[in-house]
Order: sequence, then C-alpha cells, then structure tokens
Amino acid sequence: MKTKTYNRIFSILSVSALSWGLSLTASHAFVTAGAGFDGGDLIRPDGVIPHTTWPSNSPGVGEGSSDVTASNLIAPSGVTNGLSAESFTATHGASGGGSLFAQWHNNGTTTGWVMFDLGAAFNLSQVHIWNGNQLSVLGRGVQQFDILTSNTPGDYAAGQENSVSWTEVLTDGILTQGTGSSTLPADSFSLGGVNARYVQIRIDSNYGDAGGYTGLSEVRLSTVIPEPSAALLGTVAAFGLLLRRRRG
Ligand SMILES: [Ca+2]
Repeated sequence: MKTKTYNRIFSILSVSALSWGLSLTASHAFVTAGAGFDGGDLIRPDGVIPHTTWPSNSPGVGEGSSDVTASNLIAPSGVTNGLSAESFTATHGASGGGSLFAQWHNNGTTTGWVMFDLGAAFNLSQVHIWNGNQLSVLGRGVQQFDILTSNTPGDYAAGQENSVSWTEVLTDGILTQGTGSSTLPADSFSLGGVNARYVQIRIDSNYGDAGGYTGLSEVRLSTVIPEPSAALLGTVAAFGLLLRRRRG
C-alpha cells in the first residue's frame, strides 16, 4: 500500500516538474549565466520590424542593404563569441570598413523605433542590447532610448508604434557607445518582470553621427526565473510529510 502511494506521488511530482519546466516554449529557452545577467532564459525574438532601413540604392564601401537589414538584430548575425550557445555572454563584432556587417541601421534619422515579436508572451526580466559598432561611424550607435511592451497583436505593425496599448516600461535608458571592438558586449536593462509578447525600442538619440544614421547590432530578452507552481509546492510538502510518517 505504501509503495503504491509512493509511486503515485512520484508520478505527480514528475508530471508537475515536467509541466513547470515546459512552461517556456522550448525553441526560446536557453539557460545562460554571466555578469549582468540576472537569470532566467534568454529569448531570441521571432520577428522584427524597423521604422526604416537604409536602402541599397547608394551603397557605401562594400555595403548593401542586406548588411544593415533589421533581421541582423535577431539572426543571430555577427556574433563573435557564444554563437552556438546563443548565450547572453556572446559578443558582437564591428561592422564596416571591409569588416563584418551584420547590424541594422535606419535610413538617416537620429530617432525612430524598432519592434520585436517574441512569438509568445513571457514575464520579462531584462533586455540585452548590443549597440551599433560600425567602424569609423560609431556615432551611429543608439544613445538614449525607451522600451515599450504590449500583448496586443495589432500593435506589431508599422504605423502602430504609437498605439495606446503600448506601455512604457523603461524610460531614457542610456546605451554604452560601441568602441569598434571585435568583441562588443551587451548592455542589460531591467524590465521589471512585465508580461509581454511585443517589445519596442524607441530611439531618442544617437551618439552624434554627422550623417544622422542610427543603428544596433543585436537584441535579446530574458525571462524572470520561473517560480514553482502552487501545485508543485503542495506536492513537495505532501512528499515531505509522507517521509516523516515513514520515519516515525
Ligand atoms: Ca547582428
């Protein structure tokens, strides 16, 4: 009888742990650790929409529109360390000058926006941003920005960036200027655990590029560390009680 009870409790424990562990979409979950990273799972967005992207009709030195397309923010592209691990500690290479591109920059404005679809709603702990890191034009990197989030599907479309259902969760963040290093780290900013599927970076300013272009290299989000469900905690408590009874 006691063995049967044991088996049942182990079964409940297994099912509870399984449903807890799978509460995050498997394709998004990456376990990572590093300075500045507060835990949880790293999320690579499924989609990205920029307000503009620099066109290919006047390419510069070895530069075409595919070198600066917004998909370079999520590819991953240009990641020079941790590419296979998809890790927060990954670094990003420099762009331009015959070197690596793999970034996004807009079509000649110091402000603007870029929005991301995470594919599902998550409780977001942090946003991790690798700034623009384009050799000889490091002023194109984002300086001040806001983060807005939403769970309204219609918000993820050009023309909806000012929809009232976007909520500002980070105001006037300051991104570190790129140095042209081949191993640029990410800057991390808290999002306070907000539940959201859509994330918008609203650019307030850049670092003073003479041509007025502004861009970024790569963007990730991370989740809060999931709390054990009440059902699992209850099961663990019952299991402890059973052990005490057996010992008694
Ligand atoms: Ca990139």
